[in-house]
Amino acid sequence: MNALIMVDIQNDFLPGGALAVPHGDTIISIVNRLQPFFQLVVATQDWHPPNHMSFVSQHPGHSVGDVVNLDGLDQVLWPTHCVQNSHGAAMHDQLHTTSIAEVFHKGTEPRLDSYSGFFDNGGNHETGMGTYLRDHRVTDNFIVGLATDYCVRATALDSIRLGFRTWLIEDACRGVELNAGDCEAAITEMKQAGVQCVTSARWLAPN
Ligand code: VGL
Ligand code: ZN
Repeated sequence: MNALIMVDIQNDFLPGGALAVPHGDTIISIVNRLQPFFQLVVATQDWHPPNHMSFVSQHPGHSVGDVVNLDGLDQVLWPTHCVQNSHGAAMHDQLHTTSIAEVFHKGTEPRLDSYSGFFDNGGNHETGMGTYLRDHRVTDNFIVGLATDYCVRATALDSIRLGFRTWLIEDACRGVELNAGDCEAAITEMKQAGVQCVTSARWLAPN
């Protein structure tokens, strides 16, 4: 059983959004056309309270991209993004959502961030996605979305850790690239962990 996991394809991560991923919008039509090829489609949504401690606004004197220590974990500081129920947190208008079987929220705890769609950054609390996929007899997770170097990376690595065969559909992902080379490093790390990289051409005819 194959699942398509759509990671954080939300307004705030798209051009014009608070934490825009460069060229993030170019993946949407690819993701829409991929959906019918999968037996199960799920999505994650970054879903922060307004005072989330990953927001630079909660750390006077700091700038976006600074790393602080938060309860023993390294935390990158971001602009305010994906606040629960805001327009920025909504899935992008053009993303087809009718085939989404379940949405998993993450980053809901004010002091704890969650890049992975499976666990928080401390690795202690599950979102329920792992159990859900296992209950639906999923063996293979195909991962698309934003951002390659943060939430896609963390979701793919946890997927491997949980024992799923894991695939990254490379041209259906884009990264933040806070530092040059971050995306390439993330892809190398995913491959080393056992993630298999493919492109949408495996399913789709060229445009
Ligand atoms: C993400 C930074 C902060 C992501 C979420 O979806 O990759 N990145 N929150
Ligand atoms: Zn976030």
